[in-house]
Amino acid sequence: MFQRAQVVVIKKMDLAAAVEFDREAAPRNIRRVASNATILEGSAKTGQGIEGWYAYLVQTVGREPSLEVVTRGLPQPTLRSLERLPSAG
Ligand SMILES: Nc1nc2c(ncn2[C@@H]2O[C@H](COP(=O)(O)OP(=O)(O)OP(=O)(O)O)[C@@H](O)[C@H]2O)c(=O)[nH]1
Ligand SMILES: [Mg+2]
Repeated sequence: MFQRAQVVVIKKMDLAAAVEFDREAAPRNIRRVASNATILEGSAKTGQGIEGWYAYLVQTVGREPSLEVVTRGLPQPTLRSLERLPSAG
């Protein structure tokens, strides 16, 4: 399953420093297992990386996912970063 992954999303990046997440080693280790996977980082809490994840979904699914579904229950910083997307209006 992991070998065939097309995308790996590293989540909760707002906690990276606190848990001493190794930003150099992580992608290297992921590449060992899934050499061609797209690697994305982000945080649902701060909204970091949400645009990239959204763009990946649009590109991969081939159409825009429903924003109503995508944004349901998201915290305010995340919603604010989504407001900057052209399709969010
Ligand atoms: N700090 C932080 N907490 C998060 C983030 N995303 C989800 N959480 C918290 O993680 C807990 C689990 O929430 P889920 O919605 O299941 O999120 P998830 O990404 O599936 O996380 P896990 O289930 O823990 O793997 C909740 O307490 C969320 O508030 C994030 O980006 N940063
Ligand atoms: Mg969960």
